[in-house]
Amino acid sequence: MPFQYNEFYNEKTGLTVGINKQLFHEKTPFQTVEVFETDTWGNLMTIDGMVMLSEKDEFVYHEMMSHPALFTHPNPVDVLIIGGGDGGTAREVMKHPSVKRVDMVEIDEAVVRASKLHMPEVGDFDNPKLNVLYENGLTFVDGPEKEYDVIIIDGSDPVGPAVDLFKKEFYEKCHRCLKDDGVLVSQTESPFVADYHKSIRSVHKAISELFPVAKLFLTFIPLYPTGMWSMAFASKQVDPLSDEVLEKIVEKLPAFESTLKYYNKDMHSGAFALPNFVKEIIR
Ligand code: SPD
Repeated sequence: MPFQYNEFYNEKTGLTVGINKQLFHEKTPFQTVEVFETDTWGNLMTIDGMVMLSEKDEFVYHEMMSHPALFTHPNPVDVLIIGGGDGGTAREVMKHPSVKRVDMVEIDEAVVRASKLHMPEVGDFDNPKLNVLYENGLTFVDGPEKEYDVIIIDGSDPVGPAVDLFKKEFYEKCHRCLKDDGVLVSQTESPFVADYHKSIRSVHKAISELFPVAKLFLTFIPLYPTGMWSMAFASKQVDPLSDEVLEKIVEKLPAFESTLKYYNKDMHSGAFALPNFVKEIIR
């Protein structure tokens, strides 16, 4: 029977989506993973009652989590994704011909299974460049030193164990795992939700102390709380707004631009323009 999914981000204020039926429900050792068939957004995955992606708007998040970082790095070959079990970020990363290896460290195999079963267009799981590792991303970064060109933190919201993905200790470890020209991106929630300001500030402060280039950029995702979403960006050398990056986009993007629905050269530059109230959060 049709019903409504609600995700409240402040008291009785939140997001409502019409649901035709539930397709997947599993309480795993880590979280509750669910997939619903919606009346508007295709299939929708939630974790612990928070939207992770829908089939119809996932392209915005996954393109913006990937391409600004991949185009900023001069020659991305080895990429680490922490989380991202639905496969959408890896799919975008592997569009870059220079990329040879993507290690996707997902703690919960149920997320991968649910995505393969009910969102088959999202992941590119048969791509031989992709290694799926079922491990805790927080401890995985204790290991490899200076091994990756790009790290993308496609984690969950700062609730429960994912809180640690927003702390300086974690970014210190990521910094150590990045080569000397490494680039990092991390999802940092909505600037319109006051409860998340602490997390945005914490990540921005951490990367500002660790990397010479530390920025925040914005994108618009209809099914995330308030629709406005922030992402933290850090780089050991290259500035994402430098001429060399913009020239690289002009040169290399045409090879796969027809597969993209959101990212282009103008979105790359425009995403780093911040409204005053967002600048204030990270000041
Ligand atoms: N509230 C949404 C937080 C975003 C978390 N990551 C989504 C995973 C999509 N690959």
